[in-house]
Amino acid sequence: MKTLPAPTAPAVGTDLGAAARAVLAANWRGRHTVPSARLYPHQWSWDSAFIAIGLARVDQHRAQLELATLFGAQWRDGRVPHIVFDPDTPADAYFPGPRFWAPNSPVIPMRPTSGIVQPPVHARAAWEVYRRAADRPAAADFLRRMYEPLCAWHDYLATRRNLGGAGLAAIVHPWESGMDNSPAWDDAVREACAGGATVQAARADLRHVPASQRPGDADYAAYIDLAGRYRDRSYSDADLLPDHGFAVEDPLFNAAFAWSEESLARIAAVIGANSRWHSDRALALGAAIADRLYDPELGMFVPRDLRTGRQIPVAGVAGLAALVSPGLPPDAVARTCAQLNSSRFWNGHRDGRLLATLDRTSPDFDPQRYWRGPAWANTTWLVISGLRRHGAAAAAEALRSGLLETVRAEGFREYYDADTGAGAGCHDFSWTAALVLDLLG
Ligand code: 9WN
Repeated sequence: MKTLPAPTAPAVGTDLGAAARAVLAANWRGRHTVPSARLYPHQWSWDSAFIAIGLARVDQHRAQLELATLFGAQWRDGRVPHIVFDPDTPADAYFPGPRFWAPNSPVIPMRPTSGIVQPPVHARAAWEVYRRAADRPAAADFLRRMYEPLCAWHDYLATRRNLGGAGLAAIVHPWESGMDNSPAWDDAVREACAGGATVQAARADLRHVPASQRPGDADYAAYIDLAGRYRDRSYSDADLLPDHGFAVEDPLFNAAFAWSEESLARIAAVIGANSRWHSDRALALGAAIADRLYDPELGMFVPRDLRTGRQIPVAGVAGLAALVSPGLPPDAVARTCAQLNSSRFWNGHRDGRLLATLDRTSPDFDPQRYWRGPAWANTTWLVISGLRRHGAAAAAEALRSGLLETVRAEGFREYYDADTGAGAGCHDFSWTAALVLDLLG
């Protein structure tokens, strides 16, 4: 049995870049990086994309390997699983582990994985790796190797996950949003919640992080119920509606998809493939996001529940992250950018630059609880990227300096109390370190 390493990263001190590199070195497992040594001791899909974006600044080879390892576990249908389990890590180190996702396999296969997905930031990450590369020929080779797997991944999303019929990719589990206990999922989660007591006994996360900073037992009961139902239909997406308990078009997920599709167009141009096809699909995705996920009353993007056919009117950071998408109409962009100056997303802390996950005026806002309020590095980084895309340089810079100041004071935490900036969740969290490296430039 492998002994898990203790966190070895030094205190942040003055050299933030060196401290960030040390976190990523401590979490490196030879071919991939774990998000956190104890809380998340395997490889996660969108984490690896963000990690590659940071590594691209300091170690091209590791950045390439991070993405190649993840895509080494890609399924034949094109899906990229949200967790690739490390066979050397004890089975009870994370719940739900490999036996939950593949209960019928007599032995755990060499590359055990989960069967759900996470936001498709990967093609953008591959493009960043190329863009920053010191060794351009090696990076172009890397793009040539990644191109077909990335196309297969996007084709899976555009076809099998096109549950709403408008070209957007549906997510079929709250974990697929990457923002597990967002209040936007509360109605579906309430319906799916089965038996909390059994789940509580199995939860490994509460050994590492205070319960007040994690999803509740009822949320976990719903996660297990929904994942079990999807697993029991062999992870098939055919005819999922109307019976599956969760089917949503999410703005962050689809904007990441559109942004990555645009990156595939650039990748195709570098390797001599047809880029037009990708740029057309990127723009079509942007148009569908505007058509189906823009809420003119709130003045920003929101998820759409495919079971009810209605938008879910929750103002969350996922609706701001939609700004990374190409092809959005200028008025929707302008109103979404303006949200940054509203009481929903602006407070007094450190000049108001800490970006909460949820509308601060919502009764569900909880500054410490996971995806119901705290500030996260990845959502902040996505919104910064979206603001830069639309020329809102000053707003982007305010978020960038606010996040960097917070990390300098608190370390590379998983998230930060949205009111006080106090670090929360686990320590030495990989994507916080990686995205700090990117933001330091
Ligand atoms: C379930 C690894 C992952 C992130 C997610 C975050 C959290 C897992 C969990 O950790 O989810 O996938 O066990 O809570 O919500 O975004 O990818 O860092």
